[in-house]
Amino acid sequence: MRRSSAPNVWRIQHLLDRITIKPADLLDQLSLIRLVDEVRPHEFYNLAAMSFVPASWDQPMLTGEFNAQGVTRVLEAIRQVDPSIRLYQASSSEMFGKVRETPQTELTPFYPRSPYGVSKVFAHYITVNYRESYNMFAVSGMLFNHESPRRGLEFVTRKVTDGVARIKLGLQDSLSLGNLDAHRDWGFAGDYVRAMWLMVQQERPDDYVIATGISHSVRDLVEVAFARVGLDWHKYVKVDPHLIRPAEVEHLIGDSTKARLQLGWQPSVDFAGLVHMMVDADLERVAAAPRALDRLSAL
Ligand code: F7E
Repeated sequence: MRRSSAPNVWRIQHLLDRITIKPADLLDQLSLIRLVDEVRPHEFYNLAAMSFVPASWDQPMLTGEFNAQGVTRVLEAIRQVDPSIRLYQASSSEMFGKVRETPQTELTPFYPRSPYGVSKVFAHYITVNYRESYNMFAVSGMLFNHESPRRGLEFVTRKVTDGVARIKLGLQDSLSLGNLDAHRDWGFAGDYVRAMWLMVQQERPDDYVIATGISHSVRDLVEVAFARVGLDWHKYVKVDPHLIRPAEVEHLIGDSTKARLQLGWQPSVDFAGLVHMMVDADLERVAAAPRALDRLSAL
């Protein structure tokens, strides 16, 4: 964890008595070398990144430092301390961006549409390069959007389910969104973490697309979420042009045949099940602590 005077641990609060947290920073090579040397893990999962796409236009260089060079630093730390450590690198469907083919597979060319997407392409190729240059067990999971009640409030699924809960409970009267026509292949994060682990248990390192194979629009998401609490979304949702991105990824849909055949992986939660799970969790959380402070502590 990066040192901070106000640690942000709300997602792992329930695990704190069972895990050990160590200091390290993707911007600091020495801290990573020290961490790997001290812990000597068998497996290293790098999920750390600047992961909010719109912020990458505001801070393109910092995004590259964390998401691209940060991965090079992780690879270097492993290479120097113990190259037999297995690395999972979190690649992203944002690498496909302005898609070259539909659905997207491991062989689909990349066309990123944001500094975030560009940084992830670098990270993907540097992972492949270390595997091929130094014979390291480094795998890259090309994961499509994966969500759960622990998703940050700035991402569209959670923004919608939190908004629905607040509107239902009378704490908010509208919800501002950007592009309702964008399509994503949304899956449940728990299923996708299982896929990460499976990739690292294989005999040989390889790259895999992880996706449900079904795509929905933001409009579909809004409709299913509002319907869960018996509301008509047309009465509450406003489009705010400030939330439209400088370049958009319009339509993503993944083909995870390789993962299904080689890892035996398949998703267990469908789109409606995921949205319902998130709306229900937000209803419960907001009803238990309806004050604005709760919203801040969740961020
Ligand atoms: O946007 C549209 C927005 O921010 C999804 C990250 O985990 O998945 C995530 O990236 C879509 C976009 O996720 C709002 O324009 C409309 O088309 O939830 P998102 P993302 O950008 O797809 C990939 C796989 C990653 O790797 C990323 O790290 O929804 N949209 N209205 C909106 N999006 C947001 N955030 N807020 C809106 O109001």
